Amino acid sequence: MPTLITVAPTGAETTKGACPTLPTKLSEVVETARRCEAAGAAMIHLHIRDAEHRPTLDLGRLRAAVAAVRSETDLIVQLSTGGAVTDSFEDRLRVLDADPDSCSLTMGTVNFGDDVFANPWPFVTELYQRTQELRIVPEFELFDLGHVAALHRLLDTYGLPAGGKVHCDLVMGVPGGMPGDAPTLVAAVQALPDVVTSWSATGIGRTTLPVALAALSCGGHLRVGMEDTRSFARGRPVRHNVELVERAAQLAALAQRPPMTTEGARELLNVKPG
Ligand code: KMH
Ligand code: ZN
Repeated sequence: MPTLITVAPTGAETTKGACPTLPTKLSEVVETARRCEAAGAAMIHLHIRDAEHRPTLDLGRLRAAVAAVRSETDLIVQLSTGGAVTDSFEDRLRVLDADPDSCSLTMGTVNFGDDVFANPWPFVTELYQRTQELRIVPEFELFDLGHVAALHRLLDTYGLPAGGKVHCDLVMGVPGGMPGDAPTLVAAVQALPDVVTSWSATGIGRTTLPVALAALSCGGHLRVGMEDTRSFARGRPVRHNVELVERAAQLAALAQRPPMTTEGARELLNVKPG
């Protein structure tokens, strides 16, 4: 099975001041998308920024980003509905109106460093039902083992997502969530519902490599990017997201599971060309 590589290039929590190489302008996002696709990425997880580089869920900007990435690449465009820890539920629900191919959907609340990433059950269920109505393919974000239990409950109660495939992403190593190590990854994967058709994993900060290696050895896919880590190695900052995608592609090739094409990824997730 080839490896789906998702790039999460920007995120919402790192400032441009703290990380000047973070792609925050639309032109930088598109340049990043093109280079990462060429390096082996098949999906992009997008957060966008305003003219001052601050995170925003402005619908016009979201639509422009979806259109620009679609016109320049064949990447599956996944918009974040997590936004920033400060975003309202209303704004996060409205993200779906930008008509992405896919969206992230976090399965519960989690402490997020000194902040709280709030995802109460009524919000999760409303967001999920909207994805079903609008035929947008969700990626279930699992920050903790409790989120796996919530995924069982969601699917048992509301049925399968748009397209019928169930794709999850284990987000590991967030201070407040599950640790980014192999035993925890194995425990989470073993607890996934039987209807899950694919899963990826990403390790925050220094857990990036252990999580990627564990995911590959367990048959999972990879998410990488500057949303999740700004350090390529000890004392060596990431210069461009493409470095992380290239490294993921090398690891995947070593594991005899080379990067999946965008066509293959669309089949895996049952996402139609945008
Ligand atoms: N910015 C984090 C609080 C997602 O994109 O869905 C949430 C996040 C998850 O990044
Ligand atoms: Zn995100």
